[in-house]
Amino acid sequence: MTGREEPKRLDDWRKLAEREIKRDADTLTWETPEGINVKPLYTEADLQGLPHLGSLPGLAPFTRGPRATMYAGRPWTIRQYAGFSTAEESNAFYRRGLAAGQQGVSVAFDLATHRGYDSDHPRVEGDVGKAGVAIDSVEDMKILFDGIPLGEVSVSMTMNGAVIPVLAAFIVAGEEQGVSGAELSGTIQNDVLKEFMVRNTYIYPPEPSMRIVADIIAYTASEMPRFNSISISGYHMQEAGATLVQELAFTLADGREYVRAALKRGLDVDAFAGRLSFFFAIGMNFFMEAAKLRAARLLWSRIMEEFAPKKASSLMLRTHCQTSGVSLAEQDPYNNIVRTAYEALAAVLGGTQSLHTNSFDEAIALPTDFSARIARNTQLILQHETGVTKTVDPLAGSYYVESLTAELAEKAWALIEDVEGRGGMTAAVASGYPKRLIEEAATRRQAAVDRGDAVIVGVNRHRLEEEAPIDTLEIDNTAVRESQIARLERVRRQRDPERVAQTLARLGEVARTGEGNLLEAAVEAARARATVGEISDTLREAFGDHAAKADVVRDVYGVAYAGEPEYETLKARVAGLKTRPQGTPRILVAKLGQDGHDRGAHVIASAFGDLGFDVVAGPLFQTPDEAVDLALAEKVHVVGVSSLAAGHKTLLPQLVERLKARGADDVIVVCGGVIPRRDYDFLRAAGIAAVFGPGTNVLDAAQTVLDLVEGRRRN
Ligand code: 2CP
Repeated sequence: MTGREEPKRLDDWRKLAEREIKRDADTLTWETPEGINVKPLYTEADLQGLPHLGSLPGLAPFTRGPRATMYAGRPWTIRQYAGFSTAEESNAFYRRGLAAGQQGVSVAFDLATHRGYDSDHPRVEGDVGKAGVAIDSVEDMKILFDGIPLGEVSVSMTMNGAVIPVLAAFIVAGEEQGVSGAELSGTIQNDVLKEFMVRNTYIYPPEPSMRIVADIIAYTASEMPRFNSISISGYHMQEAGATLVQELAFTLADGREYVRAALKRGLDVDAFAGRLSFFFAIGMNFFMEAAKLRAARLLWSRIMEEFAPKKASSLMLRTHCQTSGVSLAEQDPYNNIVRTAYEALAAVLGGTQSLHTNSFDEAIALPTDFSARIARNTQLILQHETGVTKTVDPLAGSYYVESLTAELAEKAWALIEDVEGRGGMTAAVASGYPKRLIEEAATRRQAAVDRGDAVIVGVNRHRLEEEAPIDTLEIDNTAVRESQIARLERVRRQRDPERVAQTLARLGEVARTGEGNLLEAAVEAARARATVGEISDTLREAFGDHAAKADVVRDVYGVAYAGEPEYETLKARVAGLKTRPQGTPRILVAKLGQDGHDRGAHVIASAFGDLGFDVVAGPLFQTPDEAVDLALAEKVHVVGVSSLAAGHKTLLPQLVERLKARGADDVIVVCGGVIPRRDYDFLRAAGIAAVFGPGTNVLDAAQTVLDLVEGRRRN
């Protein structure tokens, strides 16, 4: 078919289509959350005038991939993100994974480490060794990589808040393994802007945090040429509910900001741009995800042109991808294997450089050896059995995918320019603008799932009558904490205290004066065996702590439901309580411990607010005592704790106890989040009135809470 004949032939197609479906063919158009109208048919006419067509892989603007031969020359890196418990246990897990076909290491640190606390700090009692491995000093880091040759295996470390002490400890662990900084290969996440937006493992305020990023870029550019200085991440934005356009735009706008920060520090663009790397989520919108990676490369090269680099590699976007955690369900969990496989294929068709595939039990707990094997084999099967590696960018030329690539690029560019108009990403983040857009999208998505407009098999369609339990991994964090504390004490006993004090004093001076490089000074402190907590505290003294304000979006969930009988009945019930003795039900939505995942908490706060509850959105990182203080000051009827980082068994019983001790045992405590079913009885016995696992319909949760408040349901 030629372009000229097309209008008439298209007319014929439309008539035929409408005879088939007995309605207007336009009703088949799907408006995605990105605001893209996906048509039922794309033709050659859709390619007309698309500006990005005709490029080749390995050549700017790299739409078709950063390497000329892509996977035909070398497949992507199978890089599974893992870490839990102690350094010994995580090390054994990595070694088993590498022996079984994994190609790179990716370290998950526990939340205590992320937030710069040593394992013996009272604020992190529920967090040590839970959502990742506990690292307190170089000694832990050496154990973590024992028997893993750091000159050969590339290591990615997801670290942002405590990035200075952790990277310093890694460098020293390498040195003591006989591998110099120049030989180390890998990646540090070091992307703080998205922490302020969605991930929340920041420590210091934005300005010194940006200095940390720039100092790391400067240090690695001169001392660690094989090391990727940053992993500019959209992953957590999509996990928090961002549309793909938002994920794309905000990530690239963050990247632009980091380039500016490095240039401001006096670096030459070509000295560091080739070692900037990216990280995206890959969700279930299959073709759009593949197109997103193509659009990302196209737009990044456009952004980098502004800085007039001389090397082509400075224009090149290289990325890691991870299949979407939020797309996985607790219900009928083996479905997650299928979801992950499709997402992995989309990442590969989009041209990722490195990939993590989630384990099917990810919505419930940390992976077991069994679930980790399936996740790893999902990639090995793609690489060895499907033939997808044989041809570069196989979707190129597809009417649909090329159209999507162009449309995503256009929409993301408009948002990037919008951010630019607001003074760039640092200013936009400070104003809360991107966070608000993402939260609105998240709340809209939740309403679509709750209403059944967005289908999730096994959750809101084809749900099993009865779920068979699966084996999940449980960490005894008391044991981990005790063993970490023992090692910390040994480190403190055996080191030279004077050298520690001197190196920390020097670090503090570099931080306060702005003269010198923070990472360089921290490497000296790490060599002297200063701990992660001590190095972080030294920087805290100079920079201060950042505290985010909890804002809650309104009128998004309710708008999606307006007029629906179930929603209106609930709303009327809440309104009816206003005139009754206890008045409007008041709920504190609380986050305990160092768990910064706040999407669920915000969606609940927003939806409950629209239903008419008085909602108090608690700050992040509270201890149980602090949450009780707030609950009593605000005179709430209910405390709803959102827990996504496995601290629930330690922190929730403490909360109930402290309420009792303060004579407030009439306050109802409920919880929701990533809570395995096997813990439900434990929590109920500890006084938790209701547990809402993953996939809970928000209206069902509201109804239960209301029943509890009205005394229709007993604790
Ligand atoms: C690649 N190479 C090739 C070819 N392809 N050589 C010849 N022919 C080819 N076709 C070369 C590259 O140039 C490179 O060498 C080497 O092979 C490795 O390839 P790569 O593409 O650089 O892969 P990589 O080493 O795996 O690096 C990928 C990334 C890196 C994306 C650049 O930043 C990375 O590994 N990121 C991972 C981030 C991560 O794991 N994050 C975890 C997030 P040279 O290096 O010599 O050029 S965990 C998320 C959780 C959810 C969280 O954040 O909370």
